[in-house]
Amino acid sequence: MKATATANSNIALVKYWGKRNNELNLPNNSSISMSLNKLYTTTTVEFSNGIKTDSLIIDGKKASKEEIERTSKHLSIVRKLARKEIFARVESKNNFPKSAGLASSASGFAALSLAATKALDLHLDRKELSILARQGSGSASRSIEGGFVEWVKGSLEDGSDSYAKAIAPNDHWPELTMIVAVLTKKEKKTGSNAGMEKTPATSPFYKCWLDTVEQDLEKTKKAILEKNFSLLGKTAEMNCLKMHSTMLTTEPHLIYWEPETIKVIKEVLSLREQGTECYFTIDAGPQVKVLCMKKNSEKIKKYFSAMKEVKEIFVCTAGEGAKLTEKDLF
Ligand code: 2P0
Repeated sequence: MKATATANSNIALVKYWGKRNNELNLPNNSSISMSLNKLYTTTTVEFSNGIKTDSLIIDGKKASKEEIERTSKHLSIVRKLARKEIFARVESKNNFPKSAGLASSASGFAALSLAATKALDLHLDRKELSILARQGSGSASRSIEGGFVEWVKGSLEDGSDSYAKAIAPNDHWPELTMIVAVLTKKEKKTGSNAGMEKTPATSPFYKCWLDTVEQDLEKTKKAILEKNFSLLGKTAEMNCLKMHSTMLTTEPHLIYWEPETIKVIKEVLSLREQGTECYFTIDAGPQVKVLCMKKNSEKIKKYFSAMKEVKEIFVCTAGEGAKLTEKDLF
C-alpha cells in the first residue's frame, strides 16, 4: 500500500483563469501547456491500517493545516474509488520553490494522484488520472501527460469530459526551450484559487478574455503542430497579458507582478528588438518564463543570470508525463 510518483510542473501557453465549478475545478475555458522537464515533484504515499489520520510533509517540513486539509480531501476521493477507509502518510518534495507561481500544485497533485491510486491498487488510465488530478488542482490535470497538452474545458456537470489530451509528445519539438527565471521565492499572498474566484465576478475585461481565448487555442495548437515559434511566442505572450489584464482589474485587484517582473519583461523586449527572438509568459506569481529556441538559450540564460533580480534559473524543454518510481522518500 505504498507507492512513489514523480510529475513535472507545466506552464500554460494559453492560460486557465476562472471556473464554472469551484468544487470540481471545472474551467470556463480550455488551456494549453508545456510540461517542464527540470521542475518536478516527487511524492510517496503509504496507506496503513495503523494510523488514524492523514499526515503530510512537504520539502522536509510539516505541512500547514490548509495543505493537509486539501491533500486529505484529495485522498478521500481516492479512498472512495477504492472503497477503503484507510489513512495515509504522505511526503512530497519539490526541486523548486512552492507557491510562487511555478505551478507546484500542478506537479504536486499529479504526483499525489498517481502515487495514491497505485498504492491502493487502482489502475486508472491517463484520462481518469487527469480527471482525478484536476479535482486537486485544475492545472494538475495537465501534468499527467507529458509534452504539449490541451486541457479541454468540457461541458458536463460532473466534469467527466474535462481533462487533458495530448497535442504532441515531449520529443516533438526539442528546440523549444522555456527559461524559468525565479525572481523571488516568497510565497504569494493570494493563491490562484481565491484569485480566480473573484475575477469572473468583478473584472470588466473577463468577457473579452472569454471572447478571444478560442482563437488563442487554435493559433497555439497550430503553432505547436507546425513548430512555428513566432506564432507560438506572440500568441502566448499576448494571452498572458490578457489574463493579467483581467487580474489587474479584479476587485480587490490582483497584482502578481513585482518590480523585478517588469525589469525582466523589459529585458525580454529589448533582446527581441536586438534580434534575439524570445517571448515572456507569467502566471499567478512574480516569476517570468522566457520562451526561446535552443540555439539562443545559452545566451539568454547568461544574460538573465547576470541580473541581480534573478535568483535562480531553470532551462527547460518539454518533459515527460507523470510516472511511478522505485525511489521512495521514506
Ligand atoms: C494556468 N494558473 O493555466 C493558470 C495561469 C495560474 C495562472 O492554473 O484552484 O493552482 O488549484 O484549480 O491550478 C493556477 O491555478 O488553481 C493556474 P486551482 P491552479 O497555469
